[in-house]
Amino acid sequence: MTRAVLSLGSNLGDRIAHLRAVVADMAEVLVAASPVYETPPWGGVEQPDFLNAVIVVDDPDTDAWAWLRRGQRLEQQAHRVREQHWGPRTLDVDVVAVFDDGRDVRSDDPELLLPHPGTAERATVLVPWLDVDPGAVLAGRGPVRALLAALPPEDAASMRRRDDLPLRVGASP
Ligand code: PH2
Ligand code: MG
Ligand code: MG
Repeated sequence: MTRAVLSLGSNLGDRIAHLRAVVADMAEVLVAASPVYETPPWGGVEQPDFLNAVIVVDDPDTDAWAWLRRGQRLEQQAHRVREQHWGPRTLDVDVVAVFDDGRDVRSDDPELLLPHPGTAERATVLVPWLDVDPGAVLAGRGPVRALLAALPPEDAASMRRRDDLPLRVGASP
């Protein structure tokens, strides 16, 4: 089986609709969906706040490359235009980590770096990942809980949980 941790982000257009479109597309392989957080942009580009969330998906027939392609197809369906590095986007689907029969999948292909680079420094990924998997471990870096504790406290404190915007409509966040 391959299990993937996907980070979702949107800061253009109908942000929650873009995130929910991913969950709808992945419904049959969805294991868990985190709460949605409203997060100030990191990366130095002045832009609107993001909505961020993490989902866990599992499908024996989908390997790391196929998860990447599936995410890219959803980005295209959200009319994502690749313009500015770290700039605003309708939908970003990042493959954070992939596990094959419980083993970490690593990749140093520049198109598919696994685990996803920068994860250890991003509260916008670590906080919702912990929500869905309190025992999560980032390959080569250690427990997600410890990585989050090592970040400046304001990183997590600046994130606002949006329980009014569940990823799965009709489900509790
Ligand atoms: N993604 C970026 C750039 N900056 N900031 C937040 N808060 N959340 C993101 O998902 C994000 C970002 C590029 O992928
Ligand atoms: Mg991306
Ligand atoms: Mg990203």
